[in-house]
Amino acid sequence: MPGTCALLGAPIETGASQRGCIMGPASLRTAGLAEGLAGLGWEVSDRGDVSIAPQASQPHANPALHHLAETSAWIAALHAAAYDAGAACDLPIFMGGDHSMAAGTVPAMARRAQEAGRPLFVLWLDAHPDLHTLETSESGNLHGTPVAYFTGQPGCDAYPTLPATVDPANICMMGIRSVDAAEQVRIRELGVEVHDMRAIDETGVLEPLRRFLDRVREANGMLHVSFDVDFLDPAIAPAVGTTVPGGATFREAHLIMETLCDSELVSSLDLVELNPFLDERGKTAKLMCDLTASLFGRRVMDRMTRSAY
Ligand code: 6HN
Ligand code: MN
Ligand code: MN
Ligand code: MN
Repeated sequence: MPGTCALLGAPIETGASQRGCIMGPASLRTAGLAEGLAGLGWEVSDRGDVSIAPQASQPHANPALHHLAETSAWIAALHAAAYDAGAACDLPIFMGGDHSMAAGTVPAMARRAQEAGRPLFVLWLDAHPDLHTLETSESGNLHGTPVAYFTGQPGCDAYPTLPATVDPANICMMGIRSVDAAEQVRIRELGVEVHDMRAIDETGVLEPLRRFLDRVREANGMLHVSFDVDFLDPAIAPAVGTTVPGGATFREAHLIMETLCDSELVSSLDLVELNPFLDERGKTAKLMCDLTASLFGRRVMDRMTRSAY
């Protein structure tokens, strides 16, 4: 399975409620992300960090919005850099940075999929659905908006024009446990597949994940995984500004990554919302690197047979 992997840093924090995600890419590098993957046989290249020029502020009808101009500029810059990183390797990793960066990376992967004549599927691992438009966001924190944007919802016009959207039917969300009223309505309207923490308590992660992966395979789809640190339980992953109790356990998260590895379907990965300012001696950064290693083939034991995925 090992192939080529490009790392791209997205030190954006203008979408988050508190500062610190700007240090996310550096923390993942310090925790040994590249070295871990190289040790598994991957050829890893680090493309460095994306940056933006200073921006003049941009007014909006929703006065709650924070840092709209900078976040928009980040989305445009990340879209271009993610598209290039995707062309340069088998499996790019976009190191955040707050989750508004997915408004750049996911549309870039959707454009690559479109050019390949394949659909893009998105596995969204998060406590939150991030389905606000710029009009419905109450907090004004733009990391709550990428999914509404990349599925082409009206109310995101202040962001860059989208060359390709993601079909809401191709999105699977897991770990959800904090949903705002406007997001609840949008989930129902769009028919997004959501496995909230109660569903995971009831069925485990494997059954819904395998069903989703079957769909990706049958459609010959590309698969982007967007991994928000707050998907994990705060007890094991404290370094995030939007912790919600009752998140995924260590083994649930590893099992997802191991199963994704076996599927050989993943074509790109976001690691987002890591806030090293809130970390405990690098614990969360190291966990994110270990989980990524599971996705890239690390195994405790050689298996006589591979699982169905
Ligand atoms: N994230 N729904 C809340 C808001 O402020 O709009 C939380 C957003 C969290 C964003 O998970 O990346
Ligand atoms: Mn702010
Ligand atoms: Mn998120
Ligand atoms: Mn979240």
